[in-house]
Amino acid sequence: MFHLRTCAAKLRPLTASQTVKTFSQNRPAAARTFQQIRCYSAPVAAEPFLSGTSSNYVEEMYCAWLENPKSVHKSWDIFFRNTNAGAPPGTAYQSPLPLSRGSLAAVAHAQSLVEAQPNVDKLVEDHLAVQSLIRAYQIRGHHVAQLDPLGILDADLDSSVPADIISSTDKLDLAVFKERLRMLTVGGFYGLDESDLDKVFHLPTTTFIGGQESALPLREIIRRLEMAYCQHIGVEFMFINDLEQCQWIRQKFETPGIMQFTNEEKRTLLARLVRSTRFEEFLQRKWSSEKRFGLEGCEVLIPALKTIIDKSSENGVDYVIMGMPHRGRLNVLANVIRKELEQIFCQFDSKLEAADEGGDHLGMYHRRINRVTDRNITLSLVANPSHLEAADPVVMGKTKAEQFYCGDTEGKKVMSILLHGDAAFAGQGIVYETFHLSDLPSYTTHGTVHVVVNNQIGFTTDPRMARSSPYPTDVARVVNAPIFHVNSDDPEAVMYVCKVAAEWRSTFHKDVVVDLVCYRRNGHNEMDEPMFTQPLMYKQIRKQKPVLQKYAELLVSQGVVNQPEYEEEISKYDKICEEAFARSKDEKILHIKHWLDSPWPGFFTLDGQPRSMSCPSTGLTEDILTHIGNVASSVPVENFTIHGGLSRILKTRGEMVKNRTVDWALAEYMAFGSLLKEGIHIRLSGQDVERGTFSHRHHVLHDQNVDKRTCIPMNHLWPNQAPYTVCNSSLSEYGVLGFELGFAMASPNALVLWEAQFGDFHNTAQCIIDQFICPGQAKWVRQNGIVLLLPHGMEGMGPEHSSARPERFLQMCNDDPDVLPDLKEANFDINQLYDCNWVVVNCSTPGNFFHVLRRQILLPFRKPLIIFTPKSLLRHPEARSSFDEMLPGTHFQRVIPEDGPAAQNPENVKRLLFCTGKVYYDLTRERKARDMVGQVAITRIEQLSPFPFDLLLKEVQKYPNAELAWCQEEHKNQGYYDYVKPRLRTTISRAKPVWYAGRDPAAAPATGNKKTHLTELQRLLDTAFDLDVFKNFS
Ligand SMILES: Cc1ncc(C[n+]2csc(CCOP(=O)(O)OP(=O)(O)O)c2C)c(N)n1
Ligand SMILES: [Mg+2]
Repeated sequence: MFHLRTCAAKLRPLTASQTVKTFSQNRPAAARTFQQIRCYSAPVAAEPFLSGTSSNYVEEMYCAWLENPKSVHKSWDIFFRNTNAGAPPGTAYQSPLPLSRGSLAAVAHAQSLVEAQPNVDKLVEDHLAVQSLIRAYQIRGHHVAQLDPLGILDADLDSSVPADIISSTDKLDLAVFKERLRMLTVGGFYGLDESDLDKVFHLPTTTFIGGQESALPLREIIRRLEMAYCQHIGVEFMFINDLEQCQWIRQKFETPGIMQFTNEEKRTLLARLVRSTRFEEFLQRKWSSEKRFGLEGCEVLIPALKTIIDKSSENGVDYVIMGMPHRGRLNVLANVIRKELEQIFCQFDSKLEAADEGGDHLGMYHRRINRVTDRNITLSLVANPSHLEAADPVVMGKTKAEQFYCGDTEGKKVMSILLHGDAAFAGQGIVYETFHLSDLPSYTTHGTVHVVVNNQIGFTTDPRMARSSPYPTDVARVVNAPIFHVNSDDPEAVMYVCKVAAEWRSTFHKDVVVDLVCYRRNGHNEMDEPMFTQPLMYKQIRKQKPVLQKYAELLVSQGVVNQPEYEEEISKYDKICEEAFARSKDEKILHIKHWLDSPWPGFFTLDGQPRSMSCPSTGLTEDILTHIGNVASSVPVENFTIHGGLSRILKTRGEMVKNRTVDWALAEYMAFGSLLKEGIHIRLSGQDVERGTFSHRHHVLHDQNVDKRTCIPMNHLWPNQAPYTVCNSSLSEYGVLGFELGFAMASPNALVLWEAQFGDFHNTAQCIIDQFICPGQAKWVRQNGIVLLLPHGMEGMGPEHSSARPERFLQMCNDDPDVLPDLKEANFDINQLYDCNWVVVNCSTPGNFFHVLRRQILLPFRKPLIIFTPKSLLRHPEARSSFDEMLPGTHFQRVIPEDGPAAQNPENVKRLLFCTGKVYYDLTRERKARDMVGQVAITRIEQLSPFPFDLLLKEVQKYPNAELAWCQEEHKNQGYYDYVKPRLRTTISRAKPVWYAGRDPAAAPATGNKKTHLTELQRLLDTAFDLDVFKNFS
């Protein structure tokens, strides 16, 4: 009953003649519908016939009756009147009699004549049966559609045919067909029998098989349902919980004769298939021993993508961003993106010298006229690592950014297409994480079209061993995306579903999946022997006629083209390839820069160099600091009630501003607010970032009295400021970090930050860090300025939340620990930044945090920035900075030298301690307690990488009598020690030892016991300040 009630609440009254269009226009008020259904739903619970699938029929009847009582059979009219009049369960149904409408007396009369109307019972039951049958095809027709071009596998991994539908294949064998029909009839699901096949049945409003007809004979109903659902297209959509969307799909696939193509369209399709097929053949002829992960067996992918793009262009899209794996990548580059063929061919020439580093799985960006729509279109293929599906969120993020920058708030101009392999789509969790971003306000790209190259194999693994779901596409069901399975050997069916997919996206702005069920003609790559592992499948594949040949024969037989025309098309394209091949021989240098997926026009010089090699001061005037501080401590809108606790926080902020100081949160505010003034868009994303995990940020204020009323003071700073986006993300690191990386790709003039809830959680996004962020520029010649904020620090909270694993980031830095760079080089610090693969910092003061955020944008190039951010320091009374440290002329300090008494008399200093981050405050406290301020100097390394050799050398030289020690709170095999020690030794030409004061090596990042934590801390402080402790080792 619950099912009935919820479904009924979603159903809206319709009349049979209403089309989808009128349906969507004529929605009655929801409140009215709900009211009526509630009074109906309770008493019908106990009606014996209201079970399972029949309830759907009853719902429809009820809706029709609500609309117009005359539109249903009288028996239903009586039934619904009785129910609404409160008839007890079991008594509402009465066999019908002619009676005067609305009369309770007539109902009573009818009741007494039940026995006299046996045929009406049968009529109702038969209609119920037909309704259920129609619904069965809609729900399960795809299970019996002929999807596999090889005819040997079942796309849903299940060879059985559902007991409640008849498939076309059954009909191939008359005996089987009769038996199936018998099963369905005699004692079967619906109680129909063969004699019913010629009876005419009224069609419900939830089918379009009738076309203009509102009733059809059962035989024709079944035939049309088979045509719609059991041929080469399997439509999976009935899980979608929106009636309008279901109706839209039903109309697209059920309407008789809807799948029509003009001869012109057929010829275009053939020409595209020629290109796709002959391209692979050309590569095979020229480079038979190269791995190219060819598309053979799914050549239809090229016309499929082109159809999606044509249709989308027709609907207003002018920028398509694509992501794809290995299979058919070259073909897509050549025939969809239209990369010059010679540029592709010279990739195979191993003798070519590379102009730039990098060059694997490159991306591409191309603007051209779409020949079908005559509209400008830009196509971009995002570079991808070999990690399957990792590019999905990156593509989404880039798409979101492009939409954002061109004001495309509904995704009407910019869209994304993602390609997948069947094994990867089912197996990789990032697919699920990406789907979950698809409908979130700050992450939606308003619908992605997913295309699965479902060759029914993953390398050597059979689908039955590779997934537990029926289809590789089931993951898409979580977001109610319709899934169109299609037999790839039927190119017209493929084109049709692609058209529908593109229309779906432009109508509903939601994700949609096209599942190209195909095969892989060769091994995983052209060097692999598939017969080792899939002998029978490959015997069948060897017999399989290529789709181009099949389709050409079809079109010749239909007279759409003739044989010479077809051959002419082939030789035309072969000639194009040959000529490009000849030109590719003239290419002397391989320009990886030609393969950029996101050019940043204007940011670099024409030959791709930074416009300067300096960085201006990152300081700000007092006025600006004060203004931002005042907004940060106020509520800039009227009649807005904030929480009392927050009022206190804002008040404290206000006091800090008066005292010309900042804490961490205010420093961040100042950095963001000032960049917004300079036209830099800022996007901060991650779990709970709006408030901040540690409740320090509060960038979004919530009205305590009005639901969902919020205010973002950061957007009220300046009249023409850039927008500030701060968004709590889904609970995903891999997906969200990938997304933000993609967002940061689109423009150099944005500060895009991703914050981990605790730094250690970044490891579930490791793939994005290892494959994109760390080596991105080296692999793809493309810079990215993403910022990672990773809360880090040993606070006695146990092993789980203490370490953001600095050792891992530092180990992946590309600078050489054993080579001292030329410290006299002009702009040494900037050159170092330019050469590095990423920047790693751990700031000990809010002021320095402010500077490093601003420097990220004021630098003339972009590098990823990893910041280990504090937890307890957010509220530490000493972790404050004065405005003086942030005024014009001030900079980010890569090293903060000792500036206390030790620095006044450096020759008296016995030990120079180097450290980074929060441990500095423990060290200064201990030094003071031990009264050693003159004997021990403490120098903070704020920028760990690139290593500040120049500044540290000065520090060491300043204290000639001091022994050197590195102090960290992290365990010895973790933290910074392994990175810092060899570099410090190189700095001083190995003239002195560099000692270690810190915890012993350990497997876990921290102890789970608070007392042990404190004991360990005291031990490391004892070592740091015991001036004799290293004597025995020298
Ligand atoms: C994350 C990841 N794991 C493993 C691999 C190794 N690998 C490369 S291709 C492949 C099979 C992919 O099968 P499928 O997704 O069906 O694509 P197809 O090659 O069939 O087009 C595997 C396992 C990889 N590239 N990425
Ligand atoms: Mg596959």
